[in-house]
Parts: sequence; C-alpha cells; structure tokens
Amino acid sequence: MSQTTATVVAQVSQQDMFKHVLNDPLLGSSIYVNIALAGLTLLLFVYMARSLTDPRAKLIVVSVMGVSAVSIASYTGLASGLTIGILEMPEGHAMYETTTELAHSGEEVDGTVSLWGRYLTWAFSTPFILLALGLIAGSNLTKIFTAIVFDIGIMITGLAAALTTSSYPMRWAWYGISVTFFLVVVYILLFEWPEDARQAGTADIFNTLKILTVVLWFGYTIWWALGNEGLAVIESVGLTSWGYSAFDIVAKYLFSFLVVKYVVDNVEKVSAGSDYGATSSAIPADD
Ligand code: RET
Repeated sequence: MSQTTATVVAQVSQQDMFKHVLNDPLLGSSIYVNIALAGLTLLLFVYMARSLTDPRAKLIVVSVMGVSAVSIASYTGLASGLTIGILEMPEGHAMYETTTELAHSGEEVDGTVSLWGRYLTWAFSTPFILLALGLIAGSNLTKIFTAIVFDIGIMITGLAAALTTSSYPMRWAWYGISVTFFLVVVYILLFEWPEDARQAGTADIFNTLKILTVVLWFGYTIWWALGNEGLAVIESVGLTSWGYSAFDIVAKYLFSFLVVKYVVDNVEKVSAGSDYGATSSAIPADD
C-alpha cells in the first residue's frame, strides 16, 4: 500500500461533535438556548393550565406541552453529539470537498456539519402542533390523521434529503417529495380546518395560529434550501442552525403559549363535556 495522500481523514467521534458544539459560540448558543426555553415553557404551561379540569381542554394543552418536551430531547441530542455529524456532500453540492475546523481542537476534517437530529425529532414534535390545531378547529379524526401522516412524511423525507450523500440530484429528489407532502398539510390548514373552525366558533384563534404556522413552516422549507445542506447560500452552520432555532422559538413556544392562553380563557369553546375521551359511555355489560 502506498501512502499517496497527505490529507489526514480523521474519524469524527461523538465526543468531537459534543466538544465542537460546546466550543462554537454561534452553533452552541443556537442549541443550548433552546434547551433552556423548552424547559421554561414547559413549566410555564403547567402553571398556566394548573386549574383546568375539562378533559378536552387538557388534551390540547398536553398536546402542545408535548412539543416542548420533544424539543428538550431534540436539542439534547444535538448538544450531546448523538444526532449531529460531519457529512461529505456529493459532487455538485456547494459544500463538495469542503472541510470543517473542529472548534475545540483546530483539526480540519472533510465535510460539513449536519444537524440531522432536528429533522428526525420534528417527526415527533410537529404532530403535536397539528393535533392541537385540529382539535381547536374541531376537526374530525380523518382530517387530523391525514395531516399528521403527511407531516411525519415531510420530516422523514426531509431527514433523507439531509443524509443522502450518494448523489446531489437525489438530495433534491427527497426534498421534492418532502415539499409535496408539505403541500398536503398546507391544503388542510388553509382549506379544510378554517371551515371546521368557523363551525366550532374558534375561527378567530384558529386563523391567527394558521397564519403563524403556514408562514413559519414555509420559512423552514426555504431555510433548508438556503442553508449549508441545500444551496449553501448561507454557508455557516451556526447561522443555518440559528435560523431554525429562531423559527422554533416562534413556531413552538409562541404558538404553544397562544394555544394554552386561549384554551384557559375559552374552556367552553373547546370543551366537549366532562366525559370527553372516557370509555364509560359504552353500554355496561350485564353482570
Ligand atoms: C424540510 C426540508 C425538506 C422540505 C420541507 C421541510 C419542512 C420542514 C418543516 C418543519 C417544521 C418544523 C417545526 C418544528 C417545531 O418543532 C424538512 C426543512 C418541506 C415544515 C414546526
């Protein structure tokens, strides 16, 4: 075997990624700030909803609390180095043959940083957002299920787009599939649920939440295309990550705050009676 190459292709360990995040102020803050916010919002929502007794109102609140709970796990995954790694982009990608300097050691490694754990955990957090929206709109199980199924599809195919290193066009093919799924969710948000919400008497809050959601979710979609994993118009990993973190602050925490506040103040509008969700409405069997 001849030693023809001078570049050291170092294997990047989980510990390297953990230390890299910790030592890169921009990237690190985009992650650690969100762990703190997710924890604080969780406590705030427990406090705000402390006297709720109505089961359907509580279901909506628990649903948005699920978003913050998943968020803590999601960002902890990134901070710990578990769900973040260095990927070598295929030929044609703007980050092809790029190198990354590890913040703690100064060592150069081939590839760019991918925070792929985000896309994975969005598959668990965003269904809670849609469940809360669907329940507020008073929609039916079929539409809620459809929105959630396609939503999970967005995130898993988005994950595939981020992780594909075999071919540049294949990354965009995954992206295209993901956007197609996204349009199904947008359709439900813009054309199905507003009508349901009007009938349920929740059109005012629903429309606010709908606009917030549609605008921000398009923001995520466009940001991926512009960030270091897409066209790399924004090459900085820290900036790309902060973009998502900023969207998260509004799309998760502000969104959830508005939901909890509305539910606490308008229990009668979201209530379906104190037996909601109970199995006791079934006809009891004779002993
Ligand atoms: C990706 C890239 C592939 C194409 C599309 C995307 C959309 C992502 C969205 C994310 C929303 C995330 C939220 C997180 C809160 O926990 C995966 C970026 C369409 C819509 C709201």
